[in-house]
Order: sequence, then structure tokens, then C-alpha cells
Amino acid sequence: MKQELATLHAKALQELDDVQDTKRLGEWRVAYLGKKSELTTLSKQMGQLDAQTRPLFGQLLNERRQALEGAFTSKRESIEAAEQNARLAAETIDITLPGRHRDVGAVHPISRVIRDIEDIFLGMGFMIADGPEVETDRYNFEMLNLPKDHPARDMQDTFYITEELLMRTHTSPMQVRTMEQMHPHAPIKVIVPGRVYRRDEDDATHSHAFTQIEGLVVDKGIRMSDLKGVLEAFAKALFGEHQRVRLRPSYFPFTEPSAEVDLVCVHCQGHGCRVCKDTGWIEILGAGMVHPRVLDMAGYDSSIYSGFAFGMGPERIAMLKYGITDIRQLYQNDLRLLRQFAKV
Ligand code: 2NL
Repeated sequence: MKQELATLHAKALQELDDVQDTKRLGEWRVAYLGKKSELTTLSKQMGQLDAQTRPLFGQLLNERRQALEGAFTSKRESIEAAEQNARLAAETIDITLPGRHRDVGAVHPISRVIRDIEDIFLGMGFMIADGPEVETDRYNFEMLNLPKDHPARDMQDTFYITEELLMRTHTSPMQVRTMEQMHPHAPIKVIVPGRVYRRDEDDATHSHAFTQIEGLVVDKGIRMSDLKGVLEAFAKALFGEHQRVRLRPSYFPFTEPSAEVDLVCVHCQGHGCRVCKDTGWIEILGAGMVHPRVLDMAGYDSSIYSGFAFGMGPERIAMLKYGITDIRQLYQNDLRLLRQFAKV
């Protein structure tokens, strides 16, 4: 039995030498140290030995088992270290590789103008409202003093969905809604930016879908000079302290009196050039005192309250500010144009 044990020990160590991975190491352990291993069989056979040799053989058996367990443990450690090294080698990252490039977006010039304008009016205590692009005839026309037979309501100018529903032609309906919601509170100081729609042929200066920003102030004692003062402060904030505004008489059904508002030409500073057709002025806004009928319909007694309103086109302002000559360039989303508005 002693000889058997020595042979077994030698065979086990030799086989262990060949083991290279965890799977085979496990198999080796079952074979040489497990419940059905020869070592276990030998220890079970110990009972056959006489009382004198039994403890000596027992001690020998323990030594061999401990030696094999020790060899197993150090083998396991060296295999695990090797496997770990192989994993680390496979996962190595080459930190000298250049990073992947990601394109960063830019704020569209129209959005940029809208944001700039919003900031200016927020600074003067206005709130910003927005509302539906699909509107009712009532809010888009009726409530703005545009009765059914008015030429501005011509079928040719409006996208109708049904007889009552249409694509809003201006953002004014949201200002009417604001007045209805706010009354009888005062003052109202609101601007409404948003998309509007007109049945128009697209060309260099017209689009069937464009944006508008309208403003409305309602309170007791609002006068034309308030309108001029607010718009002049706005013009200075947007185009510089040298700016001035000029009002020319005009007509809108929802304001009385009405005015076209000119700014000093942003191209030639008033000296005269092709942009301002040598007048030194460029038209930027339409405005006026809110028509008394519009105030009354929205719930503000026009014998007590008055107000002013104005409207402008962010596209036109973006074109003047950034030297864009065809409005369609603002809708084509050509990256060569848009990239010029990316912050570096
Ligand atoms: C323009 C002219 C304008 C208004 C819009 C308005 C709104 C209400 C009452 C009265 Cl609720 N008026 N809006 C007034 C005058 C002019 O826009 O040329 N827009 C591009």
C-alpha cells in the first residue's frame, strides 16, 4: 500500500504538471482528491492494516494528501494569474487612438432671433405665450375685427381645414385668448412667438409657412407714445444704442391708428444704400393702438382700457442681421449655412 501511495503521488504530480486551464484542473481535483479518488479508496482500506502500521500509514496518507492539496493550490494560483493576464491583454485599450468625432448642433438663425427678442421683452416685464397653430375662424378673424366679408380673409390667403377651422395666419388669436383669460386683470404685457401660415407662392421674400412675433400691452392709460418708447427700447437692444424708430401711418383692421415702424437701416446706418433703397430706413414692424372693438370683444371695456400691439417677422430680422438674401435659405437646412451659426 505504501508503494501504491508513492506511485499514485508521483502520477498525480506529473499529470498536474500538464494541466493548463481551470476546467482540467477541476477534473484533476476530482480524480486525485475527490470522494471517488484512489487516495480516498486507500484511506478506506486502512482498516485492513494491523494496529501498529495503521497510524504510520495514516500519517503518510495525510502527508501525501496535504502535499497534493498544496500542489493543487499553487497550480490554481498560477493558472488564474495566467488567465487574468490573458484577459487584461485582450482588453487593452490603445489610449493613443484619436477620439471619435461627434457633430455638435447649432441654434437655427430663426430660433436665435426669436430667443434674442424674447430676452429683450422678458427684460421689459413681458410674458411669453404660445398656442395652437390650428385655430378657429372666430379667434383668427372675428375677434380681431375681421368680419366675414373682409378682403384679408380671402380664401386665397388662408389655409382652411373646414369652414370653422384654419391654419392661423398670425399669432394674434393667442393674444385674444390671453386677454380673455386675463380679464379683468391689468396690465397685460405679452409676446407671442410662433409659426403662421398663408396661401402664398414661395419666393425670395415669401413663404407659405413662416414665423411671427406679436406683442400686446393692455392697461388703463396706454398711449401711442408708450408704443413708440417700447419699440425704440427694443430696437436699441436688438440692433444697438444708435437705433431710432420712425412711425408711418398705415392700416390694420385690428388697430386704430395703425403704423408701419421703420428702423435706421442696419446696413448703411441711415446714409442710404440698396438695402434701404436710399431712404436710410427699413421697415421692421407693423403696430398700432388696439382697436376698441377688439378690446371690447375680449372683455376689456374700451372706455376704460387701451392698448397697443405690434407684429414682426423673425425671418426678415434674421435676413437683415446675418445678410441672408433669400428666405428659402432659412428653410433648406443646408449644413453649410447652419454651421455658420455654431458656437465654437
Ligand atoms: C405685421 C403687423 C401687427 C398686430 C399685429 C394685434 C393683435 C391683437 C390686437 C391688435 Cl390681439 N393687434 N396685432 C397689430 C398690428 C400689427 O402685425 O406687419 N406683422 C408682421
